Amino acid sequence: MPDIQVGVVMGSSSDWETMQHAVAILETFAIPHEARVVSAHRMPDDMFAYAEQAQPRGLRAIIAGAGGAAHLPGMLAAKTIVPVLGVPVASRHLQGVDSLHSIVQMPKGVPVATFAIGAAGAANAALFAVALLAAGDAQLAERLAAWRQQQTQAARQMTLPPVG
Ligand code: RP5
Repeated sequence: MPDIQVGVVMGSSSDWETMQHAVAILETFAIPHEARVVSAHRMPDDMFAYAEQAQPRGLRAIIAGAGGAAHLPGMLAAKTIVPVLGVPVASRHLQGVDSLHSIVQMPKGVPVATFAIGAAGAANAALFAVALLAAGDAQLAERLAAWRQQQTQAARQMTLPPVG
């Protein structure tokens, strides 16, 4: 088993619908990864242990998704220098604007790279993690460039329906 390079964590199993889009991208690029629930307010000791072990375990990035108060990405970042990529999960009452503000408004000194609310943010966080890894892996960089090229071709082939 190759060493895990990217950890995908989330505050609840209810976040999986969103966060599975990050895992799908990591699977596409065959990045060794793990996905688990690590709730900041329901499992604070587990959260700190996860963050403390991230660097010694060799994790290169942590993708953390949470909704509402969404303190998971920031608290992980407070306990590790491994880059934390935050994904705001859409909440029931405020549609994830609360999650976005919670994650993006880290005070100076402890950064969390913050992505869009929902599935697009989860996928982009994983693509960003792939790009981080590709900086030191020429073969992965080629695969990422090819993936982007495929996306370009798909966009070029888009057609529009008639008016009306
Ligand atoms: C947060 O509370 C989770 O990240 C989730 O987005 C939200 C709701 O959690 P559940 O009540 O669905 O478990 O901690």
